[in-house]
Amino acid sequence: MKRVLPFLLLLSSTVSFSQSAQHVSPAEFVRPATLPALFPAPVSIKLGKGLITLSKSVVLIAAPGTEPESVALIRSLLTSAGVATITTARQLPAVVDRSYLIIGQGDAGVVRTALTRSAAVVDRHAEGYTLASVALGNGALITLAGQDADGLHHAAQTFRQLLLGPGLPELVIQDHPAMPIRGTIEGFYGVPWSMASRAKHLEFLASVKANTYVYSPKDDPYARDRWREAYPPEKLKELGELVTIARRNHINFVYALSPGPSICFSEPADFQLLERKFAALRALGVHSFYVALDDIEYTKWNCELDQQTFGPPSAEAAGVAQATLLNAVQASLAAHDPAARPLIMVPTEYYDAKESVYKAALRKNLDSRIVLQWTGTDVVPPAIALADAKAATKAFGRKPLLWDNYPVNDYAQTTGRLLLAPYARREAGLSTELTGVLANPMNQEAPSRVAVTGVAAFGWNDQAYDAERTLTYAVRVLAGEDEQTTAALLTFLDTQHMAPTFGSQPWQPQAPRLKGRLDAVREALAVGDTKTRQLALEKLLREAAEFASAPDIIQAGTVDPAFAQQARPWLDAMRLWGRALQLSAAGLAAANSGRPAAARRYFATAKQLAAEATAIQTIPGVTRFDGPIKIADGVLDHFVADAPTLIALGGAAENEPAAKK
Ligand code: 14T
Repeated sequence: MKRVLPFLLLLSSTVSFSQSAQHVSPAEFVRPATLPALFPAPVSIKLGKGLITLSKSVVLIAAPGTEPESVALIRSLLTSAGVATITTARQLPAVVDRSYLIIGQGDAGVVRTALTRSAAVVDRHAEGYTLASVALGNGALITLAGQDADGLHHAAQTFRQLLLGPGLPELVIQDHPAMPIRGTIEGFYGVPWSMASRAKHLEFLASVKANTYVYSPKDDPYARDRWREAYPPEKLKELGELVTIARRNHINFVYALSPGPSICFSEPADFQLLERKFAALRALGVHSFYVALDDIEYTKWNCELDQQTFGPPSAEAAGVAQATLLNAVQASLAAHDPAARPLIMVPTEYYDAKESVYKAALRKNLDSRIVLQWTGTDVVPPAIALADAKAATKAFGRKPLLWDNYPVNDYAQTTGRLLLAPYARREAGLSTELTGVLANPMNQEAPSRVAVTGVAAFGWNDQAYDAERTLTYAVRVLAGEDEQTTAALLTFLDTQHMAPTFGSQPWQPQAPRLKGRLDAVREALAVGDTKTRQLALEKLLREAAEFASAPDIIQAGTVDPAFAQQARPWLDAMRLWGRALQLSAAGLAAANSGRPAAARRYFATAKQLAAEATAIQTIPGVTRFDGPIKIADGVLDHFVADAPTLIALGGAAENEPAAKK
């Protein structure tokens, strides 16, 4: 080592990996700055040459008007990164002799000066930011410049990811979202999320640069069946706490009502009740409202007055009646709150882009400010193409806000499943035809973050979105950055890869990784010589051991406890399936080395464990459809069932059926 180092130092100075020698610790000479992996992918990253080591004492310059919450967040990031003292200043010094962190909005003088000294300019798009880091003299300038307060918040999220990396490179990041609305709609049937889950979810959303959370649980009675009634005070107080957490995290909290099943569209009293319900939420600090008209019938009215006002029930009359109500709501929102965001709605025909009299009625009558949601070519579509969104834009007369029914698991085909495949098959370029994207998540909040990280990353930068890499990032975060735990989680995720549709064909296959491995074993047994078979089985034994140990690793500690808790029955079933796989592998190894009696014993135990695993059920009442937990179904169960037939078990053994006769 001693002899290699001078050589590397020499090499680095001649090829000039870094020119800011003073500021780059000598140990880092062997490691050039590398392009950081950031999720969502920024619009542009220009990598400089050097690596910056934060000094133990950092000077923080917050431009006047910077939100105290942003300052607090950035301070906490520095502290977690090992900065011992943070002093503050108002101006940049003439000579930079330590790390200076300048934060604020791009129009502030000190921020502009810092960017200029970093050869950067502020991103001018809404929610945009520039993050620049340069080594200067004996110190460094790191600038987080938001186009607006949201932009600065996003810059802080990027900074957090950079600090997790192996060293902060000199770089300039220019960044802004492709879609203005990104986040989740808690819009599933079944037990709603707890307030604690929601609070964590809001913080998670901010970490992936999402900006919207819609409160629309189908099973909040006060939001649907009993929409006319006021919330009990305790419930309202809880919602208020959520609104505060959302604001602190720069997440727009949207409150949705689903009056469709019972509303009389032309009844002034109903309109006033709706206004009153929204007013109660406005008093908590909500500026954004939503009316959901999904999963209702438009072939009948709920009152005689609608018949008189809009004529006999029809799809077209429903469109006119809905538009009339929603336009009045939009006007009321704007009148009551100068900071009101446009009303959002989901129509009754939300699940395709085909022209219809209903859609035409909305297109012609609905206030152009109102944002409309759409789920694609189906309630749960197999893919979403740019052409589909273009057709929807044409049919509805506005760019839709995608309601993506992934990873929601409230329909029959999802019974016993978590949906943990990457967010995929959404065409790059959709940002030109969509106002945004909201995922309808699972009943399990923490596991939902795997897919939602993808949704947020796609909404931020659909052109650069990489489904697999984003999933790995999401898993690494859930694993608390621990490598072994990340691997265990990835093994688990593969067992929940199947993404069903409402039809019989899934849009993502089950357990592709395990299937590949087990297929390779079948292949080796079918065509390989003794040695090849043995090697394949040894590999299988190792993989089975890894599979069987994954649940314990996931439950052991570094994983977010909410994940382990919400996935508990799946982890329990996986542990049993893992043992069944280990015993199947042991059985095959025994059979391959001419020990048929041992093989039979292993296979019999494997069968028992598989039966036990199959019997494990979802937690009663938690998910909408309770039923048996599925683990790599169609792959793992088939292999365990087939294993005793893959190698002929010639010769008599204790438990031969023949021996019983
Ligand atoms: F409004 C929508 F965009 C929407 O998707 N509505 C519901 C939603 O709440 C639910 O979580 C989702 C997945 O099950 O699908 C919609 O609900 C349905 C739709 C159907 F066609 C439930 C059953 C159906 F048959």
